[in-house]
Amino acid sequence: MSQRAYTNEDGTVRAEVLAEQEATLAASARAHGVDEHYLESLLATVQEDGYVILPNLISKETIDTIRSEAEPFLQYDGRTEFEGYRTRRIYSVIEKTLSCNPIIDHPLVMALLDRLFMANYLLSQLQVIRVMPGEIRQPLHHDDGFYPIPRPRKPIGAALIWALDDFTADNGATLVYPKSHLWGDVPSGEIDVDQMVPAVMPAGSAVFFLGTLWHGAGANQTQRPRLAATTQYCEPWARQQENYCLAISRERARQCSDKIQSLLGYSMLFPFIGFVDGRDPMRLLRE
Ligand SMILES: O=C(O)CCC(=O)C(=O)O
Repeated sequence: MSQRAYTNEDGTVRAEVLAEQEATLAASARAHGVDEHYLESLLATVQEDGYVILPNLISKETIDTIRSEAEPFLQYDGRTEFEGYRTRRIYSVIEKTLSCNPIIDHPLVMALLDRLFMANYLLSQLQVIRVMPGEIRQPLHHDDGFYPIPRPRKPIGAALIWALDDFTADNGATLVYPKSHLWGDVPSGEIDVDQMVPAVMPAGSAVFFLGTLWHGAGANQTQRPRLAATTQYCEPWARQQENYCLAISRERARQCSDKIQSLLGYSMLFPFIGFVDGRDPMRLLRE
């Protein structure tokens, strides 16, 4: 659509265009079975605060399956301060277990991401994270900080931390800094940690936040480990943190839903990003 057709003479967006956009967005919410007004209220909170807590998204059965299938891989402490010397992480999760798949393409998450990013956005990271007793607070960061583009700016991605144990103020609940997604470039040493808020929530819930929001895992001052999973997504023109087309075998990718295949990278930002032999890479899984 040309600029002229898009706007009125005075530069405001034409009413028909706005109506068309609204209809498309409502259709996206409906396609995921999500109440449109609920979705709007979540998005308003995310735009305002940079994050929102999504209560009770997954069942106890799903949590139990993740916990038992993740267990054999949660053997090693982190190698860096960022990973956490008393934190255990699983990378390349899909290659090891499909138990986290229900959180990757959860309908509410897809509905939120549909509104924030371009079509065929990607999964950038999936990890299971166990913060062990005695772990100190993780260095603060924002998840799209490794893209060298100055702030303030639109987020290049968004993330969820899924509580697989109850998250409490003293067991390592993720700390978030409300409204920090609006900041310009700030050295992490200048951040006032006392202003951070623990994402306290029952197991099965998740905190959803923009890639520009400052956060980090809290210290675990209890005697029990804190289990979580994180799903992180990025724009379809940005490089994923995990190189999924190498990390996950095609055989394994074929066992995932169409949506997860697309999120892994078997998809394109039309017309020129992500193609294989000039065509949609999804063909590789269908051959
Ligand atoms: O485990 C958490 O609560 C946060 C983890 C995190 O932000 C990360 O590792 O990037």
